Amino acid sequence: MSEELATQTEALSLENKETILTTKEDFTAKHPLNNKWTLWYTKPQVNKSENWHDLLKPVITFSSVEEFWGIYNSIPPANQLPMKSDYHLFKEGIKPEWEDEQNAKGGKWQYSFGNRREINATINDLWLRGLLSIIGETIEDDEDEVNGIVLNIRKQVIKIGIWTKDCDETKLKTVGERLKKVLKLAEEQRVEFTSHDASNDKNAKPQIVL
Ligand code: MGP
Repeated sequence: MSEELATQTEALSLENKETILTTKEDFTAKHPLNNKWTLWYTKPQVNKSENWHDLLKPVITFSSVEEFWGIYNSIPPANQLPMKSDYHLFKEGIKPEWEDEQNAKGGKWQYSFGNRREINATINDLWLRGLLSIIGETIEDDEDEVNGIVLNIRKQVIKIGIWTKDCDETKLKTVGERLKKVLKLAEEQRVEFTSHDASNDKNAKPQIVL
């Protein structure tokens, strides 16, 4: 063993009072996120009298990396959610609804995974990658364009969408390009941006396709 390696090993020794392993505070410290985030859940409709707003409920708000993992490890993974349910993770204070004034002028970048059997095996990883890109804010630079991320579980498809504040094409392209990477999409797999204005119109065409 080299002298240098021997010194390093000694420093890690449990018998050494000065070892890094005795500073318990390092292990219990909370690492704050840049923003506070709220997880929302939309439960499947069981009777026709329940409207969109009745089905959507906030679950919990968190502000540190450690709280995120605690919550993530306690909730059902994406591939165990029931049909017609959604997860939404939005900045605190923004409701995951078109009507919220912070969403009203924006839209969503979305990808629809079509092969249900195939996607069931990979969706947990892809959704986690999406969540981390949102709370770590790596999905954009300093534009502050992104309000949240949504997962829709449907019979034929699973969709992941990033909701934005505006529809400014130059700012949005970065987000769309990064979403493709986060979701591990191939070049020919297209993400589509649609404004919330157009979301109610089933025939509306996406404004940007990447
Ligand atoms: P959806 O779940 O976003 O789309 O909206 P999807 O998956 O194409 O629809 P599905 O029919 O396959 O489930 C479905 C419906 O929920 C919309 O047509 C609206 O009636 C309602 N809805 C969805 N969102 C995101 C909103 C919203 O933000 N506000 C209101 N008022 N209704 C919404």
